[in-house]
This record gives sequence, C-alpha cells and structure tokens, in this order.
Amino acid sequence: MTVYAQPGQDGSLVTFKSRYENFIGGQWVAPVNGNYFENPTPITGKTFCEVPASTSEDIELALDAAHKAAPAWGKTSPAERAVILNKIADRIEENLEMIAVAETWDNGKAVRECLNADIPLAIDHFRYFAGAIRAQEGGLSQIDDDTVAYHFHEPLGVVGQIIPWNFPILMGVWKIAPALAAGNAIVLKPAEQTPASILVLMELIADLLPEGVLNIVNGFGLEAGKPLASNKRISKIAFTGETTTGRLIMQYASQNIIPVTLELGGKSPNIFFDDVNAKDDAYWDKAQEGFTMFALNQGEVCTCPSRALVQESIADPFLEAVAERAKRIVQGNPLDTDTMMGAQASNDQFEKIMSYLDIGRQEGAEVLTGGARADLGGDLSGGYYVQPTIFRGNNKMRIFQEEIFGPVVSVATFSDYDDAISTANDTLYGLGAGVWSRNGNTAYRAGRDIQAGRVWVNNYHAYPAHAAFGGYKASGIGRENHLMMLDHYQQTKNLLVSYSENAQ
Ligand code: TXE
Repeated sequence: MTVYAQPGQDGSLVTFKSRYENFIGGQWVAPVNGNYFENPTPITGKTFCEVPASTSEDIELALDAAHKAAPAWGKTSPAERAVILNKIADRIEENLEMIAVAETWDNGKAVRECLNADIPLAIDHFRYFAGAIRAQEGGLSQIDDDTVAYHFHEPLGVVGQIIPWNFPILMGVWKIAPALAAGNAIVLKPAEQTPASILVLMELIADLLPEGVLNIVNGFGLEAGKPLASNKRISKIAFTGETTTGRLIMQYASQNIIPVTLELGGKSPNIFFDDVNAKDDAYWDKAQEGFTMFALNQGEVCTCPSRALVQESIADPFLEAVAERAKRIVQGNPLDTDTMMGAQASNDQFEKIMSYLDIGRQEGAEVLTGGARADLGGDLSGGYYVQPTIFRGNNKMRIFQEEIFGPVVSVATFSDYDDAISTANDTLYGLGAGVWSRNGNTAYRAGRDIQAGRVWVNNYHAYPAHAAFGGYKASGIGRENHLMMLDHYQQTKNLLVSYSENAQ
C-alpha cells in the first residue's frame, strides 16, 4: 500500500502552480481579458489553482499559432513524427507516478486507476499511433495502361478538440495522438472541471514538440468551446461530452462544412444469461467483477454498465452475490493505492447523482445496496463521495433511461433471449454493452444483435488502442482508437495522372 502525499504537502510528487496560463505557440500566455477561475480538487473540495477563463480572443491567438505551425508540421515525414510521439510516450512513462497523482488530484479518481489504466493507456496510445502512421500506406489504382490514380494521405491542417472531465488525460491523448501522428496542428480545450492535469502534462512534454503544434486553451463551454468549435479556421472538430452538447457541436460544424467526431453519452446494458453462476468457479468470479464495474471511475464513464439485465431464473441468488461484492468496494482517500473508488469529479456532478438517487426511490425502485452520500470523514468530508448503489426496477424508469454518470447501476430482469435483446436496445444510446454467458453461441449472437459500437463479451471496460471505439444512435459519430482513427484526421488526395502522349 502506498499513500501519496497531497499536492501542496511535503513529499508530494507533483507541484501545481497556483495560477496557470494558456499554452499557445510554445509559450505560457495569460488570457487576453485577464480573467481566471478557481479549480478545486474533488478530494477535499478546496481550490488548489486558478486557470484562464478564456474567450474567443484567446482561441484566435491559439489558432494563429496553430496555423503558423501547421504547414511545416504537416510536411514532416511519418518517421519524424513517430520519433516525437515515442519520445512523448517515454517521457510520460518516466514520470508516470507524478502524472497519476496530478490526474487524481484534479479529477478525484482513485490513483490506482491512474497508475494501472489511465496513464499506461495514454502512453500506449502515443506508441500505437507512432507505429500506425509509419505502417500506413497509400493506394494506387491502375485506370488504364497509361493512367494511374495515386491516393495520398494529407493532414487536415488545424483541428479543434474539446474534451470532458472524466478521463482528462486519457481523453486528451485519445484525440492528440492520432491528430499529431497524421500531421495536424491542434487547439484543445479541456473541461472546466479538470483543467490542470493536462497542463502538468504539457509542462512535461512541451520541449518535444515544435512551437504551435499543440495549443491548450482553458475556459468554459460557451465562452471558449463555442468559439473554437464554430471557428472558420479549423478543419475538423472532435468532441467528447454530453449528447445535448454534441448536437450543438454538429450545428456549429455544419456552418463551416467540416467533419465532426462525437463521443457522447451512454446507458450501456450489461447482460447476464442464466448460465453465469452455474458453477462457483473463476468464470463466475469474473462475471461478478464485470457487474461491479459500474463503479469503475466512480461511474463517470460513457460506457458505464449502468443497466444490468439479469435472467429471471437466477435473479435472486445473482443479485445477492453481486450486492455483497459491491459492498466490498473500498472507498477512501483517492491517493491511497488501496482505494478502489474515489470522489466524483465536481460538486455539480455529485449533486446530479444525488438527485438521481432520489428519483430512483420516487419511481419505486428497490435499493439493494448504497443509495447515499459516502461520508469519509477528516479532510475528505468536503469532497464529493457517493456510495456504490444498486437499484432494482424496470427499464421504463428514468434511472434506466437517463445517463446518471455516477456509481449507480439499475437492474432489471428478462425472461428469454429476445426479451434481453429488446430491453438492451430500448434506449436512445448505443455506445457500449456487455454480454456474459458460458455459451459461445449465445454470447456471439447477443454481441451481434445489440446496437452498440463496442460490445464486451465475457469482459468489460478494456480499452486497447487497437480496438475501434465509438457509438451507434445518439452516442456519437465516428470512432476513436484503432488505425481507422487516422482517417478522421486526414484528407485523401487523389492525383489522376495520364502518362500517355496521345490525345485523350
Ligand atoms: O458536459 P458537456 P458536462 C455527460 C454526463 C454528465 C453530463 C454533463 O452525463 O453528467 O454529460 O457534463 C464543453 N460549445 N458526459 O456538462 O457540457 C465543456 O466546456 C463547445 C458524458 O461537463 O458536454 C467541456 O469541455 N463546447 C461524457 C465539454 O464540452 C462546449 C463526458 C464537455 O462538457 C459547449 C462528460 C458548447 N456550447 C460528460 N458546452 C462522455 N461521453 O464521456 C460545453 N462545452
């Protein structure tokens, strides 16, 4: 067990500045209007730094810097860009614990998640796209004996990226790594709830990138996000956040006819067929763990398995077992490596989750475990902690249909295969899903019948860089991760060449 010192205390691995600026053109630049906002840590609720409350003027400065850098960066060879991405990965790896503590302090999540998942996945993402860009090949079509169509990949130029607060560094890197690999310059706006850890990352890697290639501008959605997403000087906007905001982003982008990728909300079903607990073995243990993944990252995951569908015939023993398991989730100081669940990322999010705990009860759902704020005492009493909560109800309830984005799972039962699939698909969303069965045919069939971009079969919450990730229905457009992500950051240039000297 390790308990990391809180930033600001003796022995802390990370030193936050008390005031940050925007990172524009390789420099730290104060916001034009001179305004800053306070950034609290969700761990104690206390402010630890100030960051710029930027406006369109700062976005324009960042776009100036990005446009200045883009032509030369776009002409670097894939091999040169790959070397830089690999150096970034190495630098983060050398400072893994420091970055993990910074992420935990800014976001509230358990440091063991940052150490074992968020930051290693971010490192691997840079390495994956370093390899991917070198392995990418163009295409050549022979039109006739004298005519050839060459297909080249070209960068889009300057791209805008807007990220959420649930995985600030990982969601940033999911967007930054493929965009840089493809030769684009970036203006990125972090979420106002978690503006600081990505700036710590930027301090760490700034010297590895040419000036202006990666620019970070902090601020709020309407004041800084909208001027970026609606700007005529970007060639693409990538967004992760709420579905209602995603609709706005699409409207802005439509004015400029630029491509969008959207990773939006979810209400992912996690389906347990009646053979899961047929034996008390390692598989059953794994399935129980798969159920309790609703609490991973405090439930602040767009693919949170927030609707569990359990076959009627096993419902009572199954739910008794998983409720016991959920009670064993260790809540505590997020900087303690024994802690499994930390703080919700913001007070607003905490309040939203608490309101859904009330809504669930009012709708008549039964609370199997949890259902309240977690009071952890000491200096954590000002933080935003919620107990892992299991509701039992039915799929028409609001707690089954609306994204809570907290450590809350709503359980319904199903009678047979068709009932399971129709209930699973009875949602606006289609981002993630889980299927648990010892029967390979059932699991395969369900995986194909569920309308979601990612279906985990006999596992959950794995995010390898080389598996495509993205939503069906109102969960988004486009994919992240995987080679196909490069397509979202590239133009195709077709050169149609005649080598004939004869008239056409
Ligand atoms: O999201 P927003 P919020 C869901 C989750 C959560 C809810 C609200 O259910 O409770 O959304 O979270 C920027 N133009 N998800 O309010 O508003 C904003 O500054 C341009 C799911 O934080 O979508 C931030 O950087 N940008 C999700 C980013 O958008 C705008 C992760 C996300 O904020 C903007 C986060 C505008 N008009 C929340 N308005 C997931 N899919 O993982 C806001 N922003």
